[in-house]
Amino acid sequence: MPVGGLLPLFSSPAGGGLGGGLGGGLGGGGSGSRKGSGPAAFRLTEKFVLLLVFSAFITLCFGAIFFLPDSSKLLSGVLFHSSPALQSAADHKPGPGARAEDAADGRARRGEEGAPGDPAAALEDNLARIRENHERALREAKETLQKLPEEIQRDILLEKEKVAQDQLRDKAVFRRLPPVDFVPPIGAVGREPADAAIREKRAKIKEMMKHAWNNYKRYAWGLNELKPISKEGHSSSLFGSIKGATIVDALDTLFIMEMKDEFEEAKSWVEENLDFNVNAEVSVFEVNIRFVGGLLSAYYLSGEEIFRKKAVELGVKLLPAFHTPSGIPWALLNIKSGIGRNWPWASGGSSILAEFGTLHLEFLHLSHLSGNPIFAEKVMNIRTVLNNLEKPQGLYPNYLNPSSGQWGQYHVSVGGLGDSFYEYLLKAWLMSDKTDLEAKKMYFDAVQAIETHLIRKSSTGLTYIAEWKGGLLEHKMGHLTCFAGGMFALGADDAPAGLTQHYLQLGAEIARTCYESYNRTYMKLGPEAFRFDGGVEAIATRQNEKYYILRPEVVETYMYMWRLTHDPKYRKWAWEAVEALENHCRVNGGYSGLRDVYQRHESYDDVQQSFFLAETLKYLYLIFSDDDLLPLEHWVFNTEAHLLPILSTNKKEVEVNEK
Ligand code: DMJ
Repeated sequence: MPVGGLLPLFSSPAGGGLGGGLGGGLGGGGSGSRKGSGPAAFRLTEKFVLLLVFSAFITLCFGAIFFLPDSSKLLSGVLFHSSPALQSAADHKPGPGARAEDAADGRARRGEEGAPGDPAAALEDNLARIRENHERALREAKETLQKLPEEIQRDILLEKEKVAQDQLRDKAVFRRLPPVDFVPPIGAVGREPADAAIREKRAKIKEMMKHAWNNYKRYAWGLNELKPISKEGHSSSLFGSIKGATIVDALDTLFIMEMKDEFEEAKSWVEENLDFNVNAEVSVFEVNIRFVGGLLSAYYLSGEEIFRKKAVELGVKLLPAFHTPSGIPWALLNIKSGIGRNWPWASGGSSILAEFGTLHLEFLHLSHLSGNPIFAEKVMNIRTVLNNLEKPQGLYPNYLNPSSGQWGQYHVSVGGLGDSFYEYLLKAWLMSDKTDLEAKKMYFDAVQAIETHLIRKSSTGLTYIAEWKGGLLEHKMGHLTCFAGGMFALGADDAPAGLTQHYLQLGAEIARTCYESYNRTYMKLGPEAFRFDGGVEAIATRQNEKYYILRPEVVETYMYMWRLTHDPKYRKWAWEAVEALENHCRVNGGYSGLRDVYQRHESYDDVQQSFFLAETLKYLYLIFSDDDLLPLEHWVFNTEAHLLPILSTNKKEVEVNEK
């Protein structure tokens, strides 16, 4: 794995590896001004030498580790004359991290159909391969070491230039957007609920939105988020120096709550201040779901051209993220230089499933609104790469290396790192007006594998979704995973024959478990993760999993369950969440997350997350609204609860004509 992670630093055609890997440390602050200057050039060379030596060393270790098990078995076979025929079949099974060709190679080396091969020859074969790897690594290191600092600098500049040229080409395409017919939104504003008690609850949630918005406006206007205790702005590195995350995330909530003045002031801010021409390294996923999603949603609700223009402009800025050998995008992108890289902590330089798998809906709409297929092509290629890969037990690992196009570690999760990939498969099917049969198949195949390998019941009957680590289960469920209850229920109607009730039931069971995770705390708000081992059920046992950051996933599931079943318990549970938010998260300066939901006294994290306005309050408001507000037959919610209309086809007309 480390080889895959390091060698691309020196060979990525997109330059993302080299520039991205070093850009932060070397290029940041104007690498141009350092060009040719003695000390800067020396530092550059020194860093390269260190990286090269390190990479050669890792390559050697990798070679040794990779072949050791086979070698040692063969060695013991030679020394102790044991017959391979006496070894158990399990000894020959490739580990979960082994690739298909490794297994095949292993079989070949052992001889066909398990017949004993020549152990001495196989050992020699292995040693030769280790030698060969070693020599190749040394050769590569030597070649690079022989380069002068100026040559290395020139390589960097060439890579940068290539990315810049690609960007220019992309920009040229969008100098003028084609006119589109704005389709008036269906159910963008609903009726007042007939029941006075429900009306009152809905009004209360609107008042919460006002409190969150007014404080953001007062203390952090134009910045990304609010610190409600310190009463100042909060910026997260996820958006680099792009500003206004709360404004863009809140736009559609303001619209559907009919907060017209606030919507207008948000729109003016976007017109005058939302600027993507900044030198910023951003998270492609976060910027896509919050900014692109928020702008698209605001456009589809209001028809204001500025939102379409800004969404497409930002979409263009994100395109260089796809300049990787496989077309699987980088996680991080400098939207000025177009240089990308992956999170340093991600397995073997991998991109993350939940990140590159959560671009599909927005990118299809970008193509729709720009008249240019490039966005759709990029995300359809992601799907092609995924479809060409073997899936371990039908599951999708969380890590995929964009250079090799192969899986990284075999970790599978329906929570963090995996979650919204599954959500987007289902929603791609729904958003296509149920024409994208490939998405439907991928979704139901994945869900079936998840049910078999990850979903379990506790001893008292709580259904939960565990995490899978190379075949071993960790009996823990994240707050993030709680969205899955709503997803299972939303997909139930289109489930394979006879399974509709089953998936509705599964959705209800997950909703119940997540409710319990809230109800078993002092604050009646759920922890970040809860466990089903060591004698506990739906309770966080580790201090670093006891926090609540105003997340929406549990009320999101209540919203879908309410819409699809009208079981009153979902409104009851949602109201309990409202009360808990008011009792424990509301402060003078807005709403704050909590460090420990099991404590009697609040310890605030001092952040009002932008998704509290985009998602948590929107889902709560919808639970206490009639179903004619944003009907599910016409809209899908992106993973940040932004609204995207179903791209209707003339499929139905075709069906009618065919009859
Ligand atoms: C949101 O930004 C999105 O819902 C995302 O998919 C995951 N988590 C946060 C909120 O918890």
